[in-house]
Amino acid sequence: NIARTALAFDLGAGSGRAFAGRLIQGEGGSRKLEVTEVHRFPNEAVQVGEHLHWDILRLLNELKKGIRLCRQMGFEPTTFGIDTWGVDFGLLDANGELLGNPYHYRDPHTDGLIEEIHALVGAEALYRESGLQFMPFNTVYQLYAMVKAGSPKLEIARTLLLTPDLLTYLLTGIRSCEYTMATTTALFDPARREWNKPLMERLGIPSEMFLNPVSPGTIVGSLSESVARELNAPKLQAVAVGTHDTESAIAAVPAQGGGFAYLVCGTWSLLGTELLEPLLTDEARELEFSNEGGVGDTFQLLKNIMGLWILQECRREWEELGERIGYAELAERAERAEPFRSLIHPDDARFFGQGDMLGRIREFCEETGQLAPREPGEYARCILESLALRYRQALEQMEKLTGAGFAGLHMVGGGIQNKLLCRFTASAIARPVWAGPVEASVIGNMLAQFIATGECRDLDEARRLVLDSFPIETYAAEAAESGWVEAYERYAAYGRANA
Ligand code: LRH
Repeated sequence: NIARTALAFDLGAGSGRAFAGRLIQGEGGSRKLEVTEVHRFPNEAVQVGEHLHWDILRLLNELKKGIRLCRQMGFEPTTFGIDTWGVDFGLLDANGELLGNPYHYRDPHTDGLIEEIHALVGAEALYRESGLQFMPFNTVYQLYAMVKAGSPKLEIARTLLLTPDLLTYLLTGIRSCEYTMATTTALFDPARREWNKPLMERLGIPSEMFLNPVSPGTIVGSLSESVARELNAPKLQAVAVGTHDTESAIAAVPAQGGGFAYLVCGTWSLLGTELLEPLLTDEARELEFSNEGGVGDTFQLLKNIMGLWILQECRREWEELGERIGYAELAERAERAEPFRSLIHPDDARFFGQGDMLGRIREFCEETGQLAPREPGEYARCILESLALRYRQALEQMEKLTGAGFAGLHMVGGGIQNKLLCRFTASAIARPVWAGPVEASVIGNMLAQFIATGECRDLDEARRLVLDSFPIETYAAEAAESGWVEAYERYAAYGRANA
């Protein structure tokens, strides 16, 4: 008994997916969500001269293909939602046409701008007014890079659309701004809940380009006439979901009430906890935590951790060297490698950029007087152990900041398919890890669609549906003598002072 079908697009930095989600009505009022993958495609960054871009039109085509495939497979969605990585955007001119190719957040044009903007407006003020940890890719630095480059695009731009809003616009012709993405820009003031126009003016960023945000769970509108005709899908409506992928994933954490800790695990690792108000203290700034707007009027106090990006880049390099190693094989080799031989600080700035990851890891080990990894299993072990230790550090910092004690950690997202990482994490934090669901962003995306059309009353009820629909795997910590405590002490000495 299918109550309703939703279509979710979840675009990550490496790949995009489309899933159909069917809400099944069972007996005695019970309900379940069933999700089916209908399309999957790579998302490859394109280097153009000095700049790194997204191939936005290719992504638009893949979304259209997703709508077609979904219907061909017999699903009849009435709404769709798009979530993507944070911070990036496109600009529209007065005729509503896209101005150029959106920049990729790893484009180096923001190098050095954190310091420059801090000198202008003050790090303390910027944190109080944005609630975000200072990351070079935050939209504020990207726009300032364009201001500094004298970009003519800024002169003729009339509307700024963040990536999910841009894709929704290309499908519907409707310009909108979804709130959770807006809070990743550092140009949105979370305490006052409005755009920070004075900051934009000080930095020379045109403030008229920004639209008023709408909450996740808002219906945006129908496909444009031309797209509806092209796809023969006249009834499909766009919903502004938690369009920031991280926020969609958090909406799907199978916990009830507040006070839990989570880790969204993918290219990035986002470790956090849910609050009702932003925490904008000096301590939160110094420990480098962000306050991002979440689904259901929440604030997510979280730390961006470099994540599986480091391993993904290593794999890319091995492949270039002619050695293609699957994640399963890599995990096996890592398992056989010697424990704690080499440890890195995953958030060391050198690991952010693309390329030469193996060399950078070796360099870090040499600088800290450790033996460097020699083969893929050792590299993988080094990265996974270091991430797990970083998670412990962030979890403890979060306890210090909030005064909460966390009984364990919910892990969600594609990264939990790496069972070794889940196991290591449980051991590093000496607490249980509850892993699942894998498709958290997709599921959270659908939940906001169900909230928009009234099948779910609120976030709590939506999370109940996740609990009732998807299995959760528990990982227990290894025995105390397994070496994690000593490893943590060693690791902590390599990291930056507090963050
Ligand atoms: C994860 C993510 C993260 C952002 C980064 C740019 O996909 O959205 O939350 O900070 O990408």
